[in-house]
Amino acid sequence: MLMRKITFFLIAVAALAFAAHASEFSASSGTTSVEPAVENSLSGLGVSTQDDSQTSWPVYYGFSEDGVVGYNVEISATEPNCTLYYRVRYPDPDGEWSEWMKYTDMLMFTEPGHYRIEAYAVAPGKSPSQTIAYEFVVMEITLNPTISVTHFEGEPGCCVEITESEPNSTIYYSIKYPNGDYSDLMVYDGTLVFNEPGIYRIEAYAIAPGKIQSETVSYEFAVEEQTSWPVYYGFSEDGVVGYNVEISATEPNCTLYYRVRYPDPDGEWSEWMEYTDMLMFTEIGRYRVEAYAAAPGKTPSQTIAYEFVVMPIVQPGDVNRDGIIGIEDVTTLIDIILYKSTTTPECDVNQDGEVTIADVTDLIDYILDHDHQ
Ligand SMILES: [Ca+2]
Ligand SMILES: [Ca+2]
Repeated sequence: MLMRKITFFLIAVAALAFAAHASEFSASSGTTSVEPAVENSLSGLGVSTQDDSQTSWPVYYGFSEDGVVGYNVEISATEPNCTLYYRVRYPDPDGEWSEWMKYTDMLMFTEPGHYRIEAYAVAPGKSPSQTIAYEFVVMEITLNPTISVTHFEGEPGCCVEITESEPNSTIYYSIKYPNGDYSDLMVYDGTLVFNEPGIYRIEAYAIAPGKIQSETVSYEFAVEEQTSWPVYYGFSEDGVVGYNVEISATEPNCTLYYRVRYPDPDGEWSEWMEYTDMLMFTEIGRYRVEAYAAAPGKTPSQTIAYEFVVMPIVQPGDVNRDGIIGIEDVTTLIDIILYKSTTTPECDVNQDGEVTIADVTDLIDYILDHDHQ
């Protein structure tokens, strides 16, 4: 009886040892779990001695490959000249045992699920070995996450979003920076923003509960340098109603774009146009110009605004603004002064900053002087 107990113990240890070996392997690959199993024939009345007339039991070696859905099982005899037989219980929904088959080569399982294999060995002239069981799980792979990059309009930098492939999956990512350094592996927790110019690469994978990690997906993108903004030069010419605007780039090879908001009553923005030559504005009013520069391989500059006013030319004394200085201006000016109406720059004939009766006399003097000529 003591002998029998020892034998049973050895069988159990052997079976566990095989499984432990496989577990160790799977732990390093991080993809598969393996459960040891000892066949029922060892229990109860079925416990038997391993004697010279019985073939030694076979051993298992199971392994998975990184990033591959599947599990491979090798069955080996532990004495020469054996024939090995095995059967497989496939996972649900089939869940059925296969027929007993002769083992010739490594078994490969790719359908996700929990499997059980049983095998025994037969050596010539001996009784079959005990049947040894082996269980393992082929795990499903998590679907790949998706990396998307959005460039900011008119600004350097971009947003990177990583979208989970399936519910509750956790996304891990790392960043390769323009200088070649890698970040630590991080758990993705929302949009990433990159501003410094250079070439980046994001690598990411996902793990959903109860599944093996997805493949690693990567995305390379460039954060471009930004073009320097343009500058304005605006001027008017003496005696001319109008205003001229020149826009200049501050770095070579730029293309300049601009638009104009015309004064009221239009007050509308023009389309964006390519700037080629000096702009001239003659309609009276307040204008706003916006412009930006774009150099090849860079993001466009910031948009810079410029405002100016096209003023009417004031001819002191031409109170009614008909282009002539005459007696009508005198009567209009007198009315304005008498009725304290709103004055205009033309009313201040002597240019002393006030509109008084002195402007009327100066205006009359001016007319009389010029009538003589
Ligand atoms: Ca006039
Ligand atoms: Ca005056």
